[in-house]
Amino acid sequence: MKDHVVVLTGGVGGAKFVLGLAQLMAPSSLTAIVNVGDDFRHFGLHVSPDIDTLLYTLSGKANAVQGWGREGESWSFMQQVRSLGGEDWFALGDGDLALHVLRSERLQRGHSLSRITADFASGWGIKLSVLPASDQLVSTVVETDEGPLDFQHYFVARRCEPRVHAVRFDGADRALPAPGVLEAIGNSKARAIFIAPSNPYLSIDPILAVPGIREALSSAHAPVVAISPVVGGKAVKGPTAKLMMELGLPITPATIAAHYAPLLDGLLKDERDPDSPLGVPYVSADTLMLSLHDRIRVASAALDLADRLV
Ligand code: FO1
Repeated sequence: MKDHVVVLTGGVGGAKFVLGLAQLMAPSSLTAIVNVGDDFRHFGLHVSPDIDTLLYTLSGKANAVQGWGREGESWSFMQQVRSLGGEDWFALGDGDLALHVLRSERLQRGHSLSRITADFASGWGIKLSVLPASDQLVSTVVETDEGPLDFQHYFVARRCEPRVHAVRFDGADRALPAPGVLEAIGNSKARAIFIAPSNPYLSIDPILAVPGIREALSSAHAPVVAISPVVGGKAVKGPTAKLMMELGLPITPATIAAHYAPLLDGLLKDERDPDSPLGVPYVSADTLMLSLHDRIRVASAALDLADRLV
């Protein structure tokens, strides 16, 4: 039985979808390839937000309301940073700091991000594979009407307000897929390769920008299925819809299908959105993920679609 599933994921929406899949599958048959374009150096520490969001989500530590960071976090570090006049626009919780300190210390010793991430995952009892898209730096930069902004300054400091006309990924041309990434995508026994309902422009494109990954997806044996992040003409969270407007794109599943077009074998769209010709086989479902049950429903619908495409 082909049972291995690969998910390209970033951000909160992607983590929810992976959690849904993780309830339906043996963890040993699930590989998450995670965006590193949000990664960010702050106070000399290497912060990997999309990796950390997924680790928190899969280990039951995530702050579900906030979307990022930990449940029950304390903030004495940030209070003291403020008391000393340090930058406080990017909030680093006391528990969250442990990841950044240990990750930074090991990176400085020459350990790879993928090895560090694998150790963190197993340390928290996470059995599925959590792979950074690359062990090299790929930095998402949004070109705005106020000039170029790195992702965290755009997303957090400026709360996504500046108008975006382009997104680029500095370092992508020199980056390599992390160990295991191409093997997972090219796995002939794979059942499905999912593009999670993440922000296509800010969370998935930085993964596709890593040389070799797009090509691997094009020649993959397994069906490639995207889950549309659009729900009822809006994006559930984050700047996806605003970005689509600023890029002059309609906020519809057709835009998502066109964005990934040559790679896609199927699309799971929300039932609230139009069935306009998508140019790819699709299924409609309720893809709004508020509860764990919702996450399982969406993951199950995605698996069914992939199985039917084989
Ligand atoms: N998002 C915010 O909106 N405000 C923050 O202060 C903030 C701090 C932060 C610290 C660590 C971390 O891993 C993520 C953090 N995020 C914060 C979320 C971050 O901007 C992510 O890039 C988004 O979740 C999008 O993926």
